[in-house]
Amino acid sequence: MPTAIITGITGQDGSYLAELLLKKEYRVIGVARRSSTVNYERIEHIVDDITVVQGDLQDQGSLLSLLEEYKPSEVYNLAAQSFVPTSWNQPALTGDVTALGVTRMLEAIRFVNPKIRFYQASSSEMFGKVLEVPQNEDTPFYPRSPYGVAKVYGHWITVNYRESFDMFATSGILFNHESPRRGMEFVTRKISNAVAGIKLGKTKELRLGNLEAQRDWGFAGDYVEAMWLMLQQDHPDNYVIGTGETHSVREFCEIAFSHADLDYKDFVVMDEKFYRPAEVDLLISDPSKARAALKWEPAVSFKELVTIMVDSDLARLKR
Ligand code: NAP
Ligand code: G4F
Repeated sequence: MPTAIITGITGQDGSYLAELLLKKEYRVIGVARRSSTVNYERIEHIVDDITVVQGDLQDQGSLLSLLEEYKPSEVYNLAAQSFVPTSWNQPALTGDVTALGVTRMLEAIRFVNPKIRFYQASSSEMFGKVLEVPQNEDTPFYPRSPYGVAKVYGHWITVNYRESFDMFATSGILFNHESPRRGMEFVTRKISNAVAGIKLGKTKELRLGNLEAQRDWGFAGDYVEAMWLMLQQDHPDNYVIGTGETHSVREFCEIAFSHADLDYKDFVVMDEKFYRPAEVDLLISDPSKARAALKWEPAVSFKELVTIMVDSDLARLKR
């Protein structure tokens, strides 16, 4: 039975990846940082099948102890301060967790067992003010937020440990992926939750920022499969994972509201508060390398994703 450590187990991707690895008969060790209240909402259905342990990307010793105790063959580093707007309010913390945290994990692997296979959760936010359309593994980076800058560091330190120490360190450059488990502050979930609230008469309006921003949105459940496939290859590498389609926030609103027989124009209010100091206007992936090398394809379409999220929030709010 292989053992995998997942940092960020309480997050959206951590929960889907844990489910996938359990199906593949891994022993799953999930790392959660200590907090005064337990936030296992996304993993409560599998918490008895995995081992949740305390650890923090800001604490080198905790990472070393974890690797020594559980002796994993794979480490998936999904933990991060992942919300872009917060990265302008807490830039130093974002750098410490999202950038330096990667080095701490790589150092722990190098000291304890450099044969451990390592996955780094890199991001399409690294492309930022895009220098090429669509974006692939060779597109230069131009990050637009402290979060994007931190992810560029995390990507390059992963490549550097691969080249310096011959470690199996792989970087998955994932475009936006969503689900009913997405955090409430991200735009897709904010929309699906508001649509459900409005439909059920609990909410009156939805305040949003830039409706013209375009993203390549896929389903998180599909993307964790790509993470696993990357660590099953013969060699470490960088892979872009996305759908190859782009849609605007406005389009997301149109489909989400119309799925509930509503017109978004009646409820969406533009609010300057949600505009960013620097915006990423357009993201669209070229995932051809992953399709060829990993034989990976997304299963859920954009429209299905939107309707799954709205239906899920409707069912939750009705309960
Ligand atoms: P998420 O839901 O925000 O989860 C982030 C996780 O990191 C949470 O479990 C959080 O714990 C944990 N964490 C934060 N700071 C930590 C620390 N100092 N030490 C240990 N754990 C810490 O993010 P996600 O959507 O699942 O994304 C997973 C990873 O992929 C992140 O690195 C993100 O930046 C990256 N990514 C995401 C996307 C996307 O579209 N979802 C795209 C590209 C890359 P708490 O629950 O305690 O906060
Ligand atoms: O949903 P978002 O907050 O996601 P964003 O900034 O693209 O970042 C997410 O995807 C990245 C991958 O590219 C991840 F690395 C990162 O961790 C995170 O998961 O915003 C999407 C777009 C932005 O252009 C934003 O300006 O939606 C626009 N938007 C418009 N109104 C809004 C809002 N975003 C949020 N969060 N809230 C709004 O009211």
